[in-house]
Amino acid sequence: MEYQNILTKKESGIGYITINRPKQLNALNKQTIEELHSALKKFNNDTEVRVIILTGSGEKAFVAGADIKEFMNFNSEQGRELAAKGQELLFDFVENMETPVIAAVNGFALGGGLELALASHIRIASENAKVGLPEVSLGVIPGYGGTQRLAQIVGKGRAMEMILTAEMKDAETALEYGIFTQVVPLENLMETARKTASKILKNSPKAISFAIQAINSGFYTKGFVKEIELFGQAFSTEDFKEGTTAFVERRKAEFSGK
Ligand code: DAK
Repeated sequence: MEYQNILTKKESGIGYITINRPKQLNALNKQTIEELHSALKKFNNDTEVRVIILTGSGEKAFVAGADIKEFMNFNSEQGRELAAKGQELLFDFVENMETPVIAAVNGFALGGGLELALASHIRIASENAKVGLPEVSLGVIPGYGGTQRLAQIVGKGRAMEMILTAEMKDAETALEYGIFTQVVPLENLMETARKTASKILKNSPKAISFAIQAINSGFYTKGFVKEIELFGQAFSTEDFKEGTTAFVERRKAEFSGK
């Protein structure tokens, strides 16, 4: 598969994937999700690749969310279907890979972007990183596992606060919350991710894949299915139309609650 929206390379046991739509702050459209699935699958099956580092291009964003301009015209059925498909192709796929994925978060990680980082096995960030799940400000809910994985990582109270206020947290707060395990200056981000990768490279690939499965097995919940169902319902509301239209028109949304 020829990639248009991502860059890949392989070096010293590490597979690098860079999401490369800097003009759209690396927002995830359908094609990017498919390309990421293909590249991740390829690295997962490549015995020479023992760790993957995932990052965004440019100095501003890891991923600023799902591509709002693409999903704003979806109806409820398409919303539910695409949420389920997206989870299968990317978010659940990453979480359950045998090869560990380090998200090197180099700026905004919002909505689907934070959900992608949360599905990764390790998150390291630059000092300019900002994280949030702003979906309710668009009239929708996180639909790629965010309601479940954020709560698993930061606890229910902090997840409720972050999701219901739709506000962003800076890198330092995200470090305190346990979303990131390290925060470093932007110029040191990739080197820091490589150092963590090199520690993993010393260990047994088979044992690592068993460890990932064992850790994940304690976190499967029915909540993921409920999230997809409610996400689909949100697509048929007037609030969803208003929230996404307001974003595109660069104005404040006026929600009716319908
Ligand atoms: N989608 C599309 N374009 C985006 C984008 C996004 N998420 N984020 C930014 N851009 C575009 C902007 O529209 C702008 O494009 P032009 O106007 O230049 O053409 C360009 O990137 C630069 O953005 P700004 O001009 O806004 O840059 P600022 O520095 O002023 O602001 C920002 C940066 C990150 C604070 C701001 O761009 C922003 O608030 N972005 C949106 C954040 C957000 O709400 N993300 C979406 C969260 S909801 C689905 C499943 C899951 C989801 C959806 C569907 N299905 C299964 C259907 C998940 C939804 C989400 O992720």
